[in-house]
Amino acid sequence: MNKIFLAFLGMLSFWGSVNGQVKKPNIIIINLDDIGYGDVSAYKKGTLNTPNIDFLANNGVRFNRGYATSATCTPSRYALLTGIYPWKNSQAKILPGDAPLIIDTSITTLPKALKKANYKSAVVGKWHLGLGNGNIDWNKKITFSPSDVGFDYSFIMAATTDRVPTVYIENNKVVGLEENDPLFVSYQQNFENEPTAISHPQLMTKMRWHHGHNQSVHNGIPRIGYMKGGKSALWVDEDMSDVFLEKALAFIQNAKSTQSENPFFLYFALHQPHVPRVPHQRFVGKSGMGPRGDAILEADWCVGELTRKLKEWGDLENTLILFTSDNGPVLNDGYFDEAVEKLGNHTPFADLRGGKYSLYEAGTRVPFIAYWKGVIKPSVSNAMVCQLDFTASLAHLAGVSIPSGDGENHLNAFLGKNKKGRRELVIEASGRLAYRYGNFVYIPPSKGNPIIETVKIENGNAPEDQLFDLKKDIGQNLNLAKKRGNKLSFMKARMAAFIK
Ligand code: NG6
Ligand code: CA
Repeated sequence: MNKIFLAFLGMLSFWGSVNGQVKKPNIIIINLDDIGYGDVSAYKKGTLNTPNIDFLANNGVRFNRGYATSATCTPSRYALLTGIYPWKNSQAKILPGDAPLIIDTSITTLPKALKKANYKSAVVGKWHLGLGNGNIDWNKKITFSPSDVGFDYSFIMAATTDRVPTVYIENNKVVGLEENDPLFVSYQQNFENEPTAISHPQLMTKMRWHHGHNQSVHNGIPRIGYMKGGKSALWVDEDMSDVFLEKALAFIQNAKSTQSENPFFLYFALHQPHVPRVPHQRFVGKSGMGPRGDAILEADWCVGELTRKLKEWGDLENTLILFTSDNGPVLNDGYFDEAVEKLGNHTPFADLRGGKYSLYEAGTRVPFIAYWKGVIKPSVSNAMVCQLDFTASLAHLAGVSIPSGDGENHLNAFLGKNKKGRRELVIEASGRLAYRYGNFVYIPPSKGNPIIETVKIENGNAPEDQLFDLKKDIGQNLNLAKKRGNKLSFMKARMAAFIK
């Protein structure tokens, strides 16, 4: 038998064969918002229990060195969907809810790459990559939306749960708007006679602001930004998880029934446990850790429901599920929600230094799991992997070629077939960069306060070079910059060459 035929046979067994045809696997990326490495019990660090995420972790590959490119949402998600480093795009910073789309519509994004292999794609959940082209009218059809970057279907929130507008957007339209009550949004100034958390604190019946978050109030919760009208369209925070799950499942069912011969790609961007943490009543009080823990239990339930449905529909064997988080954890992120007070012995940060917003490891080292029944063997991997590589790796899986970006094809590492992963990676936090190479990380000197006082997280700032050997010192306690002069020079030179 010749080599080509053998390779073909390999592909057949790899993808499974349906009616003699090669069917590529469905792909689901579950991306949580601010969940920590220590929040997932499969990592055996904290005390919270996440049985459904654990199921994926314990029956798939659980990565100990899985990274988001950035310690905040917008840049991290930009990299995940484009395969391009976010620090190459000056707009890839935490966006307000009315920001324009920051993804160049000519880029071969992940959904566009998969479309070349006939995948039907959807994004359900948090977007936070901008919409429109600068002056968005929420009452009209929205141009420059997920459909312009390759998604066939979208059901999203524009930015975050703590930013206006607090509405869902399905494809190009705000859901549930009534003509006689149009929706207006501003991040510059309030609308005449509209209450805010400052002028009408009594409106904060569910949650109060700790820092920021004191502008428009909706559903008893103060938000960032001003909003007026659109009352019939405003979401109910407590129902959000059920709404997103329902839309995600409906998309899958629809994709299966209308084009069963083609696979689907679902980017399921859950909103938990980002602030404000407002889980459904079913989960309130269940973690004993207050709203943050309860919101994680709600997200875990969602993951369980999705897995259960895929099993029921006979799709677990032909679906690759990737689970991760857009950035590391934070406790008090701007609301009084007892995240600190009720934490007990739990640790979202595990043994890592820093947190969300930080260049230290807890900013970008996140839970990272790959599950594919029957194809991936359960294992734990120390390969350095990053969401930046999803586009290149999944394009490879789908058998399509795409223009080269910053992402690398690490499909074999994702599937647990090898433990090689990346050699180097640039990570980002609030526009500052650090350089990972092998077991080491180099953080260049940077002025400013080393602690973000409001959230009580060390951001990685220090007046001197910082160099850590993460294999020996995962907690980044011992700065080796002075002791390991040669290594430091090597890291500085490589980083400079890399980011020039
Ligand atoms: C910050 C918000 C924080 C959160 C973050 C974005 C304040 C004081 N803090 O500016 O609460 O919304 O932006 O988080 O407003 S992310 O996960 O979407 O990047
Ligand atoms: Ca986030």
